[in-house]
Amino acid sequence: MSMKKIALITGVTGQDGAYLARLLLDKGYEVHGVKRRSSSFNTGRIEDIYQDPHEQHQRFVLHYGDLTDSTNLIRIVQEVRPDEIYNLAAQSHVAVSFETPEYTANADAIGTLRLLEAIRILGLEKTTRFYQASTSELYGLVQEVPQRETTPFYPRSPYAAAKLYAYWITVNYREAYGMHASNGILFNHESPLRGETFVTRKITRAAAAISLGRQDKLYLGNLDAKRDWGHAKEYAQGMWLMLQQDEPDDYVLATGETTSVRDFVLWAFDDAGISIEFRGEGIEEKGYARSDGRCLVEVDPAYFRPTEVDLLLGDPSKAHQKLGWRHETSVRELAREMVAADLEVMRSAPISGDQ
Ligand code: NDP
Ligand code: GDR
Repeated sequence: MSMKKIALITGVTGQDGAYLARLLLDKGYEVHGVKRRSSSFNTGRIEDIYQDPHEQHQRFVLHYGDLTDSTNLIRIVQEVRPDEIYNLAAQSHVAVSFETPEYTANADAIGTLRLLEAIRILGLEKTTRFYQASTSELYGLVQEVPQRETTPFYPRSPYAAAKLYAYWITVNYREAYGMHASNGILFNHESPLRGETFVTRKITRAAAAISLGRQDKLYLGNLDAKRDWGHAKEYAQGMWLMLQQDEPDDYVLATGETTSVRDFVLWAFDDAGISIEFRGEGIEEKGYARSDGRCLVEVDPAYFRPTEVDLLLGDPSKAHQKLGWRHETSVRELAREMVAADLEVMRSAPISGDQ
C-alpha cells in the first residue's frame, strides 16, 4: 500500500511556496498548489518543477484558485483531500497593505478562515494538518526583545492586523475542533527568489544593475529599520517540521541576529564591487555616494510607512529544542548569494521594469 503523503500549498507561486514545493517533492510527497489566474505567467519560480498536465502520474499539480473564493477552496480541498495544508498565500507586502487594507484583510485574514472552514465542512479536521504562515510583523511596536512565542503582539499595519486574525483563528480551530493546526511565526526570510519589491531584493538587484551600468540610482525609505533576516530555503524546512510533530503548536523561526537596512545596503554594494559611503539624509547630500561624489542611493520619503516596525529580533529557542530546527546561512552570506544571483541573471538577460 502506498504511504505517499499529499500536500496542498496555497501561495505556491511565491518565494516560500517554491522552496516548500521542492522540499516536499524531494520527500516523496504528491504536491498540489493553488495559483491565481493572471494575465501574464506567474509560475516563474516553479518552472523547474512544473509538470505538463498531460503527463500521467503527475506528482506536482496546479489548481486555479484564490483565497477570496470560498467555493473554490472547498472544491480544491475536496478534490485533493490533503494530509497537510500549508497556507502561504497572502497579500504579503506591508507597505501595499496601507493602500489596499480591505483586500489584504479579505485575503490574509478571512482567506485563512475560509480554508479552515473548508477543512471543517468536509469533515477533515481530524485528518488534515494545517500550517498558517504567521509573521514577526505581529510583534510590531516593540514590547520585548528578543521576540519569542510569549511576547505580546502589537500590529502596526493592515497586513499585520489581518495576520493577527489569521493567527488567532488558527489557534481557535485547534482548540475548538481538535485540529492539528500550527502557526509558524516566521521572521523575515529572503533568497534569490524573493519578490523584487521587498527591501533586500530591491537592494541586491539595484547593486547588481548599477555595477553593470544599467541603473543610475536606488531610492529607498527608512534605512534605520532593523530586521532578523534568514534564508527562505531553511525556513521551508521549519514549516514542514511543525506539521510532523505529534502535537500542533506555535513556533518562532528566526536567526537571533538583527541588521539595519543601512548595513544591508553597504554589504550588497560591496558584493557588487562598488564602494560607497553614507553622506547623510539632508537635501544637499542625500544617502550614499561613491568617492567621486556621485550619489547612488537616495532616501525617498515616499517609501516611509505611516506606522513602522523599527526592530525585529527573534528568539528561536523553542524551535531549536522541540523541532531540532536551526538556521544555517548568516545574513552576510545571504546578501552575497542574492547579489551573485542577480548579477548572473542580469548578465544573461536585459532587465525590465524600474525599481
Ligand atoms: P510572496 O508574496 O512571495 O508570495 C505570496 C503568494 O500568495 C503568491 O503565490 C501569490 O500569488 C499568492 N497570493 C496572493 N494573494 C492571493 C490570493 N488572494 N489568493 C491566492 N493566492 C494569493 O510571499 P512569501 O513567499 O515571501 O511569503 C509566504 C507567506 O509567508 C505569506 O503569507 C507571507 O505573508 C508570510 N510571511 C513571509 C515572510 C517572509 O519574510 N517572506 C515572513 C513571515 C511571514 P501571485 O504569485 O499570483 O502573486
Ligand atoms: P517587511 O519587509 O515589511 O519587514 O515585511 P520589507 O523588505 O518590505 O521591509 C523591511 C524594512 O525595510 C524598510 N525599507 C523598505 N522596504 C521596502 N519594501 N522598500 C523600500 O524601498 C524600503 N526602504 C526601507 C521598510 O520600511 C521595513 O522597515 C516582510 C514581508 O515578507 C512580510 O510578508 C513578512 O510578514 C515580514 O517580512 C516578516
